Amino acid sequence: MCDDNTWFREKTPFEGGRSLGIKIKQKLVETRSKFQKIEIYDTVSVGRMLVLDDVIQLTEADEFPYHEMFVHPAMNVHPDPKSVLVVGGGDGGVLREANKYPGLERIDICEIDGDVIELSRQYLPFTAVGYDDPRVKVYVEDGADFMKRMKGAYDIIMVDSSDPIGPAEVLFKQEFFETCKTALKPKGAILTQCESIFLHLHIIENVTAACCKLFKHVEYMNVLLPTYPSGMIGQMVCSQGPAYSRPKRQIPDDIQQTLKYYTPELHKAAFTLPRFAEQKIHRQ
Ligand code: SPD
Repeated sequence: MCDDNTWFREKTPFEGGRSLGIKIKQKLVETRSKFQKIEIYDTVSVGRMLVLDDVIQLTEADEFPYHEMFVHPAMNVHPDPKSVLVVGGGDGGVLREANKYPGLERIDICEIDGDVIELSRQYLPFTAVGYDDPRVKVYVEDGADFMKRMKGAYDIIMVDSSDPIGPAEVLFKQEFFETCKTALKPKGAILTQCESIFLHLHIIENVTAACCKLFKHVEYMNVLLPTYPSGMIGQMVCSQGPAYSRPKRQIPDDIQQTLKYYTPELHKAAFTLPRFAEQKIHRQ
C-alpha cells in the first residue's frame, strides 16, 4: 500500500497494528500474477524492494542476512551435502548463496509463481544472479506436489516462504513438514521461514510442536533484518541427522570472504534465544 505515492506502508493484519514505512523513489512494477499481487519499487534508502500481496519480501540493502542464514549454517553442519532444494524463493537469493558451494551436485528450486522468477530476473539482478549457475534446475509448480514425487532426494531443503496468511498458510502445517521429510535423505535437514519471536511466538510454538513429532532435532535460529516486522525473522531447522546449532567445520575462506552476515560465531549466537522465547521454543 502506498501513501501519497511517496511512502510504502506495510499494513497487514499480520503485524499487530504497527507498520513500517519505506520512502519510494519510483514504482517499477505492479502486476497481478495467477497467485498474488507483485510490486517492485526503487526506494530512497534500501534500494530495490520486492513486495508480494502488500508484504515486503526483500530489499536490496538487507536481504543478505536472510539469504545467507538459509544456507551457510546448514552447509557447515551437514556431514556431506550434495543435493539441495529451495521451495519458494523465486527471487533467487537462497540460490545465490547455495551456488557458492562447489561440492553441491544438485541445486533445485520449486517456485509456484513463474512471474516472481521472471520479474526478479528483470528487476532484481542482485538476487536473481542465483539462476545463472548451470547446476540450478527450475521447477514452476506447487512445492508440496513436487516433493511428493522426489522421495529421498535431498540432503537439505530450504523453504523460503511468505507469511502464513492466504496461500502460504499450508506451509506452516504438520502435513507440509511430513511431505518435506519424505523428500529428504535419511540424515537430511529442512530449514523453513518461521517469523519473529517478538510478534509471532504462537506460530513458532505451533511449528515447533508439529516438527518435534517428526524430526530428531528442532531448533530455531534468529536473524536480524531491519525491514521485516520487528526487525528480525527466524528459520526453524529440523534435522534427522546432527543438531545444527554449532558449526561442525570451518567455512572455506573463499566463501567467508563473500559474506556480510554469517560467521561461525554468529552461527552459534543465532541459536541463542532471549529467555522468553527459549522457554517457549527450545524447552518443548
Ligand atoms: N514478513 C515477510 C517474510 C518474507 C519471507 N520470505 C522472503 C523471501 C525472500 N527470498
